[in-house]
Amino acid sequence: MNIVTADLFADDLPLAGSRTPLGPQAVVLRGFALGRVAALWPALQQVIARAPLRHMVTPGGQAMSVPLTNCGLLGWTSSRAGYRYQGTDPDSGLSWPPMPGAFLALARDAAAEAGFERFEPDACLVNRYRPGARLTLHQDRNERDFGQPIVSVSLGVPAVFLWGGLRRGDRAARVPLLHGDVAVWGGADRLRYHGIAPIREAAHPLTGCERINFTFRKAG
Ligand code: MD6
Ligand code: FE
Repeated sequence: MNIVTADLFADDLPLAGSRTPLGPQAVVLRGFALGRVAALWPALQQVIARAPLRHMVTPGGQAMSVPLTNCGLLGWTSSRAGYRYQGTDPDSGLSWPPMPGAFLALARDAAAEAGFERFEPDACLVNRYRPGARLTLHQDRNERDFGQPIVSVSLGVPAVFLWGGLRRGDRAARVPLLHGDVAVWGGADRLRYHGIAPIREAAHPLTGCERINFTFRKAG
């Protein structure tokens, strides 16, 4: 890494390489994606060019504050009819863009590092957070096999991950997620409630005021 690059990303480095345990089968791998950003970023632009980020509507009829898109065989969608995975983009009718090789490799490697070997994600949800955007506490339960973990990659400005228990009312820990961090949860922790606190104004050299999240799952 040259001195300019080192300086640009110095804010992201203090924890890099460490692990923050969240539960018996949940961990944040600090900085795990940092060395891969140069491959992830242009691949992300290609995905967004073909399947633009858009604000979906919740089953309750509200626009989500976080616009999303997908790549891979299946994509997570929300509408008045509910949450579901589907093989086509509801806006265009086209199949979702294929999952870039750099995405798939990162998801597999992070899952293995967290103890989940042979993870084969077929869905990658991409979320874009701007200041004030948030995700309320929820469980991920639209997938077929809860034996498969979830891998969640953070890029850009910091977020506070709300990490709850197995019941909605359980107290949620507040865990910072920084550029390059990868959270993995599965097994006994697969159905833990989680969310993202409202994003604060900040600046990042790669993303400006934004946080980008990729969430990988084996959905089908
Ligand atoms: C995140 N996203 O954006 C975590 N779950 O950091 C999620 O947990 C999530 O964006 C289910 C459906 C959509 C999501
Ligand atoms: Fe989730």
